[in-house]
Amino acid sequence: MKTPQDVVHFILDNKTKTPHHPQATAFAPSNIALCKYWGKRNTQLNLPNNTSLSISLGHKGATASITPRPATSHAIIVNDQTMDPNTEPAQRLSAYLDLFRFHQHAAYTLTLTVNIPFAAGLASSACTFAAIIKSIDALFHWQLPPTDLSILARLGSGSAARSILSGFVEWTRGTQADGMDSVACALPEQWPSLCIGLSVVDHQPKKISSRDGMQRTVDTSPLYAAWPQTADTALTQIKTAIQAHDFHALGKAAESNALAMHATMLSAWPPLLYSTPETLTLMQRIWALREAGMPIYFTQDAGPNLKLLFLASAQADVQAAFPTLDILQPFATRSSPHE
Ligand code: 2P0
Repeated sequence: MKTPQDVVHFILDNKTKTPHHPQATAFAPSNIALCKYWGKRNTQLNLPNNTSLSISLGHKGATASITPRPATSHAIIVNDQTMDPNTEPAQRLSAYLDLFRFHQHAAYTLTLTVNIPFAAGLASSACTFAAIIKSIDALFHWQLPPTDLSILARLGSGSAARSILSGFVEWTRGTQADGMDSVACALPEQWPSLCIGLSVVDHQPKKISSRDGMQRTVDTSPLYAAWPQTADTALTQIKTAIQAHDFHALGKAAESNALAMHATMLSAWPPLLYSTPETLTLMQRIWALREAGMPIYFTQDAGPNLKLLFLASAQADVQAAFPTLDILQPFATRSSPHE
């Protein structure tokens, strides 16, 4: 069992292939990794080289509505605009929907509403594929467990495995060739006072996708060999910090892990630099504020925007320092998914 189709057939073996409803809708949150996923052991199944750990972003994410359509091709509408089927994102979404086409003339109309900037390093593909598989699960009334949903979401995008769940989520690397042990699970810990500030310095889509960037890093970076062990060490530190509610230990381990990932990317060839001058200016401001006593850390994904980490007790000071910051409390905002 090695292809995405094989995985789908295995998981849905005894499940109905007839829709239970005329339409279904589901929401999935975006997620920010505190311990990053960077590099794959299997590119077809999006199996990672390291275990990662994220925090889901409450009401920031994607809502997917899915309707069966008696046609040969899918129709995909994102934020009220019909996607050109010849574009790469449309083809990727179509190929994913094809995995769940059980009859020759059964295509889908997929309507997506995403309330975060696309492709700006805010994990839009993660919440998109997670919302799609949750909506398909609802359409057929399969009621799959979250572990199976995380496996199916991963076939669309690796980090989508983590967007199936809320709160702190660990996506295990696994060792099996078919990836059936590479699943996401929520940690039991809550941390209501933990805040994330989204600092958007750039709304532009990135020039190199995460998918291409991580493969280039694996193939060419002389530092990549050290990455899986670096990530495993960070994972242990972050889990320990979460259990102890030790904010400084969490912030240090998460910031250091993000910087290690970016150092590894920078040493790829051609070099991969997702930061802009604004990103570096913001990093230096955060380091200066921390030096001056403000308890604040950051993490950065495959884009120029930073995500700030702080506690509610520092929120007023952080907001004063960064007036345009979009502040989320991931453990306190689950009640309003469509905002
Ligand atoms: C993460 N990122 O852990 C890391 C950190 C970006 C930087 O997961 O090829 O879009 O679809 O599996 O999931 C982004 O990579 O890549 C990502 P694919 P994905 O959040």
